[in-house]
Amino acid sequence: MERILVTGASGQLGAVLTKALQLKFGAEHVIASDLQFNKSFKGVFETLDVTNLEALKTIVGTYKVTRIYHLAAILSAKGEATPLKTWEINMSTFFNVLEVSRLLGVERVFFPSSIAVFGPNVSRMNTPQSSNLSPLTVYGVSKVAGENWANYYFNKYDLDVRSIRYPGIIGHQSLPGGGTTDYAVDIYHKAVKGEPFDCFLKASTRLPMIYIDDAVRASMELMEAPSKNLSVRTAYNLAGMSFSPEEIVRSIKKSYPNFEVTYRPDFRQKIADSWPMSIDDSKAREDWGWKPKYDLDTMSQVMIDNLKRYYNSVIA
Ligand code: AKB
Repeated sequence: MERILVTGASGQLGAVLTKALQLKFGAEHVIASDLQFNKSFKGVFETLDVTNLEALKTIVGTYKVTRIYHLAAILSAKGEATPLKTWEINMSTFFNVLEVSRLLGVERVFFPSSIAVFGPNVSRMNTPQSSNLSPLTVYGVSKVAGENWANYYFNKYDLDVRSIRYPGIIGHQSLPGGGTTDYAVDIYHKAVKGEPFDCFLKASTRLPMIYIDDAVRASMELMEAPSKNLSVRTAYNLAGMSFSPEEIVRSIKKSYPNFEVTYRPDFRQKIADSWPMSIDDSKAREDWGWKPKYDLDTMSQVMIDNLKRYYNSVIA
């Protein structure tokens, strides 16, 4: 039976992925870890700073971990405030995961890459899997390097590392922190609370996005796929949907016709303008059968229903 370690388990994706892994493999087979314990968490939890190689080694050895989902990272917008620290943290944690996995025989490693690997010199519509990768953010630079190191460990040490270039992830369960795509989560909270929203991107800025259930399912499906089917050992392009702020506002207005939005682009506009508008994920579809389930309107309905329930329970 698998024993699965999740780093960054209290983060936006980590919290939801950990629950899905607990459901599939049994709560006792999933070890959630993060810098701090989240009081509402149920299951096996280890406080872990992944920059600490020895601490990671101890946990992997003690639990005889067979798979690692390494989600701990600093994202695109936050990373720009401290570029060298972002590089240091994103890379040292990944090196620690790669080395411990190689030395202690972890069977599979999942490493999240991102649409942030792309830069302004790619075709921004339906961006191909094999594109020139010249990112503008240090987060993107660390993801490009991470993809290449994943490929290196696979070829040199036969370490089974798998990766996805996530679009912006949207979910109701937890808040993202420090990304350029975060507006698309915050906007639902404001709409449901009946408050106006101030958007930090221009109304027409189209970006690839994905609903969190699709993102979690993609990560788990990639990790279950037979190794022989995988032709990409850097990271797979993955698409869910693509939309701009004005399109998400139109979708939200179907439920909240009086929702008010103003646009005040800040430094994140330049980052968003350097990213694709849509993604060609045909390799993921061919190699491991990827198919998203949610489009903008189905996602809006689920987000609004769940956030309504959440805010009603907070008030009650
Ligand atoms: C970000 O905006 O930094 C992330 C990402 C696209 O990787 N959501």
